[in-house]
Amino acid sequence: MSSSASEVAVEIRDTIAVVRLMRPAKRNALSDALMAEIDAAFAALPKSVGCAVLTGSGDHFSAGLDLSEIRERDAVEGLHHSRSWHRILGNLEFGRIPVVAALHGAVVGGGLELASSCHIRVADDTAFFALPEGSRGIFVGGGGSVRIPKLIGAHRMLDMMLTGRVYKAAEAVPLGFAQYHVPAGQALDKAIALAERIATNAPMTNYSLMHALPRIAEQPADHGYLTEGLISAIAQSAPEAKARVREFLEGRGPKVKA
Ligand code: 1HE
Repeated sequence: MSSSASEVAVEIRDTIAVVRLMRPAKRNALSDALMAEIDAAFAALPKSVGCAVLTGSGDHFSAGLDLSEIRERDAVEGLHHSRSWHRILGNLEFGRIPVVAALHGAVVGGGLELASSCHIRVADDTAFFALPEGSRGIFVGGGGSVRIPKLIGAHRMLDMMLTGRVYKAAEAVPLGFAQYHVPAGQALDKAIALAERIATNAPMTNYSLMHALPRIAEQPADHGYLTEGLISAIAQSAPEAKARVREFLEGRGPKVKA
């Protein structure tokens, strides 16, 4: 079923939104229609939402690209299709608010590319990670060759695609697929708790982390230091930052707890 407004469900919970892929019969395979709906759902989130959670319905996060749509595409259409994923996942990565992915079951192919464009990944114990593109005779096309090596290293991605290697949830945090590993069935709750915490940050903090940090990390060091200095000065000058620092100095702000 490819009608709009039926394959993505959005639930607003005060300052956070839970965006859910609703194509369980096809293991949340990412059709063009579903990708367009994901894009539209994030674009339509109200300003009151400070962080989003992305999750999948059924037993899997996502089986990746909808392979039934690949058959008829020629090379030029393939190029534009890939570029459309770049645009949609770029909108997620460099959007207005951070996104926490709650991962379970298959996080494969384009599903891993989608998860990689989120800012935090929480994997439950059922999650597994694979890039079956290699065995299908195709290549990643949703930004995976840019984002996935940054998470796990090009050598591991190469192995996954050459050999069909599947990584299990227990390996997710040590290898870099995810920042959190939780028991089966708990990814969504953990992701929601993280999102609620992230939504309490000053908006400029979240903006700086999403937009400046990844770019600074790719700049030559001397450029990075300058960009860091500029962002840090802007962040400090915000009234909200001043108020938060004052609260701490007056003994009212939260302390860091071990
Ligand atoms: C699909 C897809 C799909 C399932 N496109 N229809 N991705 C892959 O190569 C992964 C392919 N999928 C799988 O390996 C398995 O489906 C899963 C491990 C994810 C789940 O297994 P299972 O046993 O729970 O489900 P299933 O019985 O395999 O699939 C249920 C239905 O979903 C079935 O359709 P049905 O009509 O027979 O019920 C499947 O055909 C359908 N289905 N996955 C289309 N991916 C931007 S470039 C990115 C490039 C890629 O992502 S390539 C990797 C694609």
